[in-house]
Amino acid sequence: MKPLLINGQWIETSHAVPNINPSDTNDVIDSYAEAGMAEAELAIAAAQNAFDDWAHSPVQQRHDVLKFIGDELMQRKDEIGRLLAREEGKILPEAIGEAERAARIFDFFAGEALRLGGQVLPSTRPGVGVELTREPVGPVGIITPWNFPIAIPAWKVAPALCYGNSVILKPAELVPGCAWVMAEIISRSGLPDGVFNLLTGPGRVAGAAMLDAPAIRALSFTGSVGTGKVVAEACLRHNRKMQLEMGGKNPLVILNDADLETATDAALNGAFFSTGQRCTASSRLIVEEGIHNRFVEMLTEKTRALRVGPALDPQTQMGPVVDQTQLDQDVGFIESARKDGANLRAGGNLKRCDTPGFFLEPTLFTDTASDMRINREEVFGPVATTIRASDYDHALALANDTEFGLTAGICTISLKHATHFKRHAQAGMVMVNLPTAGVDYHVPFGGTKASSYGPREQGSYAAEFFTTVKTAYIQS
Ligand code: UN1
Repeated sequence: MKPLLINGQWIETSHAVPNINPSDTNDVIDSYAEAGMAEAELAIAAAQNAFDDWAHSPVQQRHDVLKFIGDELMQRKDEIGRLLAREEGKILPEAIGEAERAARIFDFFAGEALRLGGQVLPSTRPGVGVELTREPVGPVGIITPWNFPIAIPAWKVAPALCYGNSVILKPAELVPGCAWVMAEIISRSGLPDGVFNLLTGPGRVAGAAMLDAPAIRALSFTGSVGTGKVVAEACLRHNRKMQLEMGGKNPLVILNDADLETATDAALNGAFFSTGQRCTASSRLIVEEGIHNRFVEMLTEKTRALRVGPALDPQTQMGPVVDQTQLDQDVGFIESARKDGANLRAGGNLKRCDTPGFFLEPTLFTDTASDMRINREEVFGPVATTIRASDYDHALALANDTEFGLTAGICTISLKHATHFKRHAQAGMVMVNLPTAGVDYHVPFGGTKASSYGPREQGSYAAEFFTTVKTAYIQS
């Protein structure tokens, strides 16, 4: 059993959760301790006790700790990538890329620790000065999803530590492996005991305990809309800062003048890479009339050619869905789209492979209407639709016809339309001639509308959430 990390101690529990490979359900990777109420309380107390010293720790120490973690993640990216592919199901190159991204995030925040500044302003009163400084928020609860088992824990934990907070990380029950490896590295990084704590197991116990604990002063969550609402209500009750990243139903607009190769590549990548299990996935392809048939033709061909299989097979281009529950959800959406009259152009079926796993064909529906369920709710799987648009204005209206607002993309060579889209797309991130998914680690990440709540993640904007501002008035 892989134990919990609480106050610098490795702690086993009476129950453990098996970590199962979605490419081969006979392959049990390991089992991970299931944190109960008692362990959650210990972790919260540890984070509380450790907070003050870490909040006042020298920035050189913070830099060195974060650098240590980033360096080791980078050295071990192939091994961690393999584990990631095995536990989550994305293909090995994507998984190694994600491990590398986690390393670079720690490296970035190692530098940020040395760059945290404040502001000095004149007061309106004579002889008085004003100073603005940023202070850590307190013990931070971090709840992460299964689709990025190491990148998302990294992009929340690294800034939390960088700005002097103590942390309790509760990774998704389905993918504890990479988070555990990261915790093990953190435990040898020189970080004082209790500043970082790891609770594995189901969210309904450890996650709920964090939500109910007044000591947790900030909570960063990425996951479903439903759970996000529960998190938000709990945070409000405790007057606690919150940062929520939830769903997406991201549009990729293809205008008549788009380069067909660029547009179909962007759609294929955005819709199906990582098995479509990204909140940034390009799930609604909004295509202008003049290019519609050629685009659908070429995308259908590319979609059918994608090789689905086990994540570690070098031939595989798209790995399995993460588990049976998610697969059932995906299949349910495919059925509902069929019933609503969408035209199935590619995929739609489970795929048989040599190993028992949750394989689903990349699925493309065309001629869908914006009000169909398949275009309203997030599937979180390899399912995309096309919607016809009569012109740019219609395409923009369709793109914004959603409760979500995470990313929005456009493929065009028109500077005029790209510029207009950049300003008028209701989304936190806009991509031109690129997939809606796949983001850099050093710039802000987040959305608008129902997708996100609270300050942006990543880059130096992360300071907004992981610090609180103090205003000091000084008479000299
Ligand atoms: C990406 O598209 O590179 O859960 C990142 C998600 C997002 C991260 C997407 N928070 O899919």
